[in-house]
Order: sequence, then structure tokens, then C-alpha cells
Amino acid sequence: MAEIPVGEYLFRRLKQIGIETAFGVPGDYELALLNHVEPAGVRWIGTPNELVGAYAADGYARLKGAAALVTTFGPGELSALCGIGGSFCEMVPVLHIVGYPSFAAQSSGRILHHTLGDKSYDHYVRISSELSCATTILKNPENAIAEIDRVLNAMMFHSQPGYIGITEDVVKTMVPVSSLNSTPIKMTLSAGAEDDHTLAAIMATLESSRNPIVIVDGGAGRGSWAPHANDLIKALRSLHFNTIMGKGVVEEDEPLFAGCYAGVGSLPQTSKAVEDSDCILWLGHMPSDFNTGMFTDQVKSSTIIDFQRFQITVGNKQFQARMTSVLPKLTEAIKTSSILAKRSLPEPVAPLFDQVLDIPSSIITQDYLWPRLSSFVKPGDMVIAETGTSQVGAVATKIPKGAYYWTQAVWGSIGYAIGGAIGAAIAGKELGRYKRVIVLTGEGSLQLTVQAISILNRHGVVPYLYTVERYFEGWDAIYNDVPDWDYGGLFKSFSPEVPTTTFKIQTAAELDRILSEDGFQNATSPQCIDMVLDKYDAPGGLKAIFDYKKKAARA
Ligand SMILES: Cc1ncc(C[n+]2csc(CCOP(=O)(O)OP(=O)(O)O)c2C)c(N)n1
Repeated sequence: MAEIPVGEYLFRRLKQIGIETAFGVPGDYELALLNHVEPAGVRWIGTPNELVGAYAADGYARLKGAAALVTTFGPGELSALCGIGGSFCEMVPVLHIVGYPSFAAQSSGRILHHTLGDKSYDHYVRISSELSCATTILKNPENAIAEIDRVLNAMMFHSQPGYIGITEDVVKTMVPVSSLNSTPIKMTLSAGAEDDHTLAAIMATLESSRNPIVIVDGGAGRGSWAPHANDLIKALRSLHFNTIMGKGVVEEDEPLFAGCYAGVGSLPQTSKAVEDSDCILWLGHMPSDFNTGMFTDQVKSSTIIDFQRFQITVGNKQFQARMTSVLPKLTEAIKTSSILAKRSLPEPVAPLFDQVLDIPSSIITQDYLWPRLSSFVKPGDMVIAETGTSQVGAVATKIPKGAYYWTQAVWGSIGYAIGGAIGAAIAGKELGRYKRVIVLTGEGSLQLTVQAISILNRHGVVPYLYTVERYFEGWDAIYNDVPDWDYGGLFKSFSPEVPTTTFKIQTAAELDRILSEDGFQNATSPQCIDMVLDKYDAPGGLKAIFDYKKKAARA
């Protein structure tokens, strides 16, 4: 009977579910495991630290459906946890694999490095259990395969991180190679118990509604249901919207796309159309602060049909139904409904993108910047917007069909964008679908994980746009000051072997010129735009939210 080591089994299992690259940082407890990465046909990409590795894994999983991060026991794994927390709350399946000291060492009664000095080895898995849908430490070679498969199945089922701790000795234990083929990891959700009842309830509500709309949000992950969202929208022929978190799931160059809904942070015509609707098909509804214009949304809950991964709520009735299986059935039911077929098309609502832009005479304004990027972003681009100004501003940047956009709207951890871009760049290449990587970030955020540039520079074109934002509080406070860095110098020194170009610009005319140049648009080496904006400026949506909040506080 042919056999392979458990370590190789693990990485070959990952390859079977589409993971072709593993990210991480080596450590001595993990080296025995890392020897099995390449023999399993998986590529290793080392990252400058574990936090960047976790962000990279998250970016990779968003495109490829799952990712792996490998760290060492204690300091290594704990350094990754901010990234894993983001993957947990935003429903991104990342497998966190941690190399543990051997059982012989653990039972020696000596104090080992990377422990808390108390000869105890289960503190860290307990911490990680709060951020994972399933955890295991492989202790017994007899059930190592079953445990690996249990965690992987849970990770794909819940679309959240899993954790596998693996000791240096178990890594080497031999297992039958045939186990790889006996029971495949389940990659899709089966139908829910009440899918048919749910469909009937949705259709009854839809057919009796006057002006149904669709809002595509991000609260239910994306991987499994997003491919069905465009079909639904095309069949229903209603106005459709996205949210800050859901931006990028469906095409924005459709005539019935009507903007991003974020409470008072939306365009007036967008919020009116949403708030006047009597039936909202809300895919992955996530009513979090950043996603609702700081809770300034004004939608009657009775109008919402709320689609989540494991349940759908119609009116006040919650069904045990699976969004993934209900959406395609709903599309078919809409196509064959004679009542819906009689409906005329709604009046389009302008989502802001198509305005003619006057170039401001001097400084780059936020009102100019974000819509101007629309004509720069092309099909085949990956665009990531950092938490903060970029995330809110990018609402006014059109994402065309064939481009991939995302942002971390709930977790909101600064420094994520540049790390997430690494994973996306690798995944985009593996998929053969994406080419340029566009990172929209602020300088405070960039400074948090700036070493990521050294990895990213090897993987495509990267404009960085940076701003300073102090709209929330403390307009002149020292805590809002960020040290001045020479980004061009950094960009070069992080990867001396790659030619890089940095533009330091202050005016809208300069920005317009650079974005229009063929050489910039089709660059084959990394590009960085280091951009100065007015200290007190902010995207229109952000201004509207904070003006509204200030007025409400005074009332
Ligand atoms: C890991 C982490 N630390 C701190 C914060 C709090 N925080 C939110 S925005 C921000 C400043 C970001 O600066 P910059 O990137 O320049 O933001 P921009 O002006 O572009 O909004 C900070 C520190 C956070 N969200 N995440």
C-alpha cells in the first residue's frame, strides 16, 4: 500500500480544494512541515511577518475560494490573529496551520521556547478557537486524516477560518495515499430544508410588490452565491444597488445599477430609491456601522427579504434555507412569472460615475479623485480599497465588468489592503483572469504593513494613492499626524532588483496626466502615486454622514 507523510497529505488535500500557494513565515517547530509543501505541488510564498501573511491569505481566499497560512507555535501564530479575525467576521475560509513542538519535547518536563513558560501547550489553540469555526491539534496519527478532513469540511461549510496544529512528529507519520481519494472535501452547500417554502414566500412577496429592488451586500461571504447575483438582477430587471461591503460583486456598468447605499452617505437619488421600495431583496445584508453610513439607513425592516448563508427571512418569518441554492431557483421563477413579465422597466437612477469632471485648478480634491479613477480601472484589474477614506471614496469609482473589487468593511483593520493585495495578485495570476493590482490606501495604513511592498513589487503594477484623513475627530490633533516618509525611496529599496516608478504629485492636472499616459496604464513594473490632498478634505459620503451626526447631536 502506497503511503505518504501526514504533512504531505495535508498540502495535497489543500491542492485538491484549489489552494496552489501557501503563505507564511517559517519557524523551527514548523520546518518539518514546510518540507512537505513543495513535494505536494503547492508553492510557498514567505511574507515579511505573519500579519501580512494572514492578510495575503485572506486576499487569496477571496478570489480562489480558500487559502492556507502557515506559522509557528506561539509568537508566530499570535502575530497572525488580527488577520484571522478579519477572515472570520467577513466569512473568508483561511486554514491556519501551526507547527507545534514534538510530543517528546512537550512531555520532557522542560520549559520550551515560544511557550508561556508554564509547560502548557493549549493556550494558543484556545485563543484561536474564538476566531475559527473548527480547531484541532493532531495528536494521534490514527485519526490525523479524519481530523484534517473534519476541519477542512467545516471551513468550507461555514466559509470561515479553520485551525490545525501539527507537531513535528505527527508531520512525519505515514498514512495511506488512497485516503486522498476516498472522501473528497465537500465544496458546495447542499440545499436547505425549507428552500421550496422560502422560494414560494419570496415570489408571493415579489409579485405583490410595486417597486422591488435588489441590494447586493457582503455579509454572507461572497464565494458561493456571488456568481448567481448578476443572473438574478438581469432576470428581475429592477433597480439594483450595492453597499460599501458588497461593492464589486455585481456589475456597475449596467443601466439599472443605481449606486451604493450607505444611509445619508449615499447620493440623495440613491437613498430615495432604496427607502421608497416596498420589497428589497437584500443579498448578504450586513447592517454594520461602516456599511450603513453609521446607522443612518432608513429602511423599514418589513420591506427586506434578508438572504444569509444558512437562512432567509421573508417579512417576519425566518426559513432554514440556503442562499446558494435558492438564488438560481429564484432567478428561474422570476423568468417564468407572468405577473413580473408585465412590469415595465423602472426609471434609471444615476449612480454618479458618468459625470463630466472639471479638473480642479490646483489641489486634488476628493470630489475629483474618486470619479476620475473610474476611467483608469479596466476589466482584468483587481482593486482593493483600504479602510478609511479610500473605502468610502472608492464608492464613487466605477468598477467595470471583469474587474474585481473588495474592501474590509466590518473588520476595518488598517494595513490590510497592501497585504490582501499580495494574495489577490497571486490568486489572480493562478486564475489567469486578472492582471493589474490597484491598491488605494492611506499613508497611516500603508505604514503599518509597508514591508508587504517587497513581496508585491514582484507581482504586477501597483499604484498606491495616499491621503490624510482627519474628519472624525481632532482636526489638528497630534494623534492624527503621520510621519513623513519618502515612499519613492522605500519603493525602490524594498526591491532593488525590480524597476519601480514613483510620482509625487500635488495637483489634479498632474494626476489626470499620469492616469492618461499609456506608459502608466500598461506599465510592466510597479507604479506608485504618492498624492497630497487637502488635510481637511473628505469624500462626499463621509462629510454627509458626519454633518448629519453633528446636527443630530445638537438637536
Ligand atoms: C489595526 C488598526 N489599528 C488602528 C485602527 C484605527 N484607525 C482607523 S483609520 C486610522 C488611520 C489611518 O490612516 P490613513 O491610512 O492615513 O487613513 P486615511 O486618511 O486614508 O483615512 C486608524 C489608526 C484600525 N482601524 N486598525
